[in-house]
Amino acid sequence: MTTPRTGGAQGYLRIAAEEAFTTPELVAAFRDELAAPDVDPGFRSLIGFYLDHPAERPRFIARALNDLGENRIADMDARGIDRQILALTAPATNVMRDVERATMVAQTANDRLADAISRYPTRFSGMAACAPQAPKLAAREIERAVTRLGLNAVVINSHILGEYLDNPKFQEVLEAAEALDAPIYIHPNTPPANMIGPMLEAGLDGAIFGFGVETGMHALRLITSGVFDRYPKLQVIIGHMGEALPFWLYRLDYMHQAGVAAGRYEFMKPLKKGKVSNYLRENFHITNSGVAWEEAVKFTQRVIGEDRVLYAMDYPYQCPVEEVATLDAMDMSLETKRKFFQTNAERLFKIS
Ligand code: 1DF
Ligand code: MN
Repeated sequence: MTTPRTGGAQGYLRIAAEEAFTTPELVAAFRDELAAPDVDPGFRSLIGFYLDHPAERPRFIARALNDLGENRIADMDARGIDRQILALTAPATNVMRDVERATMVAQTANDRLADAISRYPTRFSGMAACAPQAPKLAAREIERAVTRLGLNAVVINSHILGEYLDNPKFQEVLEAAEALDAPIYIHPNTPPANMIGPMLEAGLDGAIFGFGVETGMHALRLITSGVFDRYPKLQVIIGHMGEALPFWLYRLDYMHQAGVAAGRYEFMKPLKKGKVSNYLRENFHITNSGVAWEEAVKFTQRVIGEDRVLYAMDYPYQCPVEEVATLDAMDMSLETKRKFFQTNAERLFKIS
C-alpha cells in the first residue's frame, strides 16, 4: 500500500474525531492526584503508566499529547489525516476531587485548544472540556467554549468520581449542551473503584476492555433512565465502534422490553420511543476509534445508519501509519466513504 496523502485526492478529506492532547496544567493536576491519599485504582493504573513508564509507547504518547504544533501536523501528514477533532485526554478533569482546580484545568485547556485551532484552522477543530463535578460552572464553561471559542462539542470522560450523567445533579450540563446544539462525546474512563476489581487483576481495566464496558454502560444508563425523553435533541457521541453496543442491540431491546413490561426495576421506566435501539439511532453518533475493521464499520452503518458512523483514529494512543489505507480500501461506495471520513463530522462538529 502507498502512503496516504492529505488533501482529498481520494474523493474525501479524512477527519479524525477522537484525537487527544494534554496541557501542563492537566499533567500537574494528574501528578498531584496520583500522590494524594486514596487515589482511584483505575486512575493509578492508567495515568501512572502513561506519565512515567519507560517503555517506548508511553514515552511516544506523552510527547505527542503535549504537542499542538508542527510535530503533530507531521504525524497527521504521515498518516493521511486532514483534520483532527481534539479533546483533552482522558480522564481529564473527571478524577479531580479539587473541584475549583478541575474547573480551572478545563478552562485553560479550552483556551489553549482555541489558540492551537487559530494557528492551524484547516487542520484542527476541538471539543470543550468541562468539570461536571461543578455543574453550574461546567454549564457556563460549555457556553463560553461554544459561543466565544468556537468549540462546537463537549467531551466528558465517562464517570465523574463514580457518578453518571443521568444523575439529576448534572442536569445543567445536559441542558447547556442541548440548548447550544453541542454534542457530548462520552469518552472512556477506567471503571470506578466499585467495578474495577476483577478487571484490574487480569490486566483488562483499560482500553483493552474495561473502557468499553464502563462507557457502554454509561451510554445505556442515559437511555434507560430516560435522559433522551427529557432532552430529546441531545446528541451523544461514543467511540470504539459504539463501545460494542451495536453488537448487543438485539438482546438489549429484548431484555429491556421484558424488564419494563414486568416493572422489575424502579430505574427502568417505559420510554417514549420504546426500544433502546430507537435512541441509539436518533440520539447517538458512533466513531470507529481503535477499530479499523471493515466488517465492524459496515455492521454499525447498517444497524444505526451511515449518517451516524464517523471515522476516528485515537491519536496518539492507537495511530498506526497504515490505518487509513486499510479503511480507504473498504469495499464501500465513494458516497458512503465520504460520509464516514468527512461529511458526517463536518455536520456534527459544524466544520465549514
Ligand atoms: C488509551 C486509549 C488511553 C484511549 C486513552 O486515554 C484513550 C490506552 C488515556 O490505550 O490506554 O483515550 N482510547 O480512547 O482508546
Ligand atoms: Mn480516546
